[in-house]
Amino acid sequence: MSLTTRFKMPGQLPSLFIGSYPAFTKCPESRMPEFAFIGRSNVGKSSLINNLTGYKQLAKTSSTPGKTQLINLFEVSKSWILADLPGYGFAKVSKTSREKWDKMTKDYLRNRTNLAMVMLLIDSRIPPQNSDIEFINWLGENGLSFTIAFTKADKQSKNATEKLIGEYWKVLKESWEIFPAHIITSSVSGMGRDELIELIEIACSNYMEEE
Ligand SMILES: Nc1nc2c(ncn2[C@@H]2O[C@H](COP(=O)(O)OP(=O)(O)OP(=O)(O)O)[C@@H](O)[C@H]2O)c(=O)[nH]1
Ligand SMILES: [Mg+2]
Repeated sequence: MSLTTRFKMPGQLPSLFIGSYPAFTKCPESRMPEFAFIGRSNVGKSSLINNLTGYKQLAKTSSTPGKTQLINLFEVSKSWILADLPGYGFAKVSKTSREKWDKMTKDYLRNRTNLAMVMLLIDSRIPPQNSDIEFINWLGENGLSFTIAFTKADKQSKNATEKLIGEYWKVLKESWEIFPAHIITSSVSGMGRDELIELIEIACSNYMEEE
């Protein structure tokens, strides 16, 4: 049995802001396992980081898409790092900004040596989007370990979320043998938090073993 199923996780995991960086080459090197939060603009990346760590505004949230522009790093429990990345797929953003995003995040994901896992966030209320499907396939092609977090589950019924997951599967089974690992989350109700912490802890011990 893992630690998280035996102990109730404290409400707050001691966390600190490391800094914001415009490119992976500027990020400070670290040997702590790192978890990158990525997904379409406004999907709830910064909110999920706050819910996970138990802080109100560790990562800045906003109802205006495109709030996070840089790679923001946070150290948690002196043991692992969370990276809050800018969102993709925001229609009002220019082609140049989109290309910049693409290069910055993909360079980061391909080259960050302490990256332990990618958390790909998908809004549980929005039908499958090409940008998400393409990104999932890109992660697969690049052999990156990832988990899908379906977000904002508080906004609809469990059945509606399951239906959306089924719609994703219909598309993904063209390129995937099994549905990628996924969890259902809400930063409002805290749904999925324990599961997310457990996933992170397992990924941390795998990372330490490989080091
Ligand atoms: N009801 C509900 N609202 C949420 C949830 N998560 C985020 N939100 C809201 O969605 C909006 C966007 O949240 P952010 O966490 O800033 O989203 P983001 O993915 O970091 O956005 P960018 O940095 O712009 O890419 C905010 O208004 C949040 O309050 C959730 O689980 N439930
Ligand atoms: Mg954000």
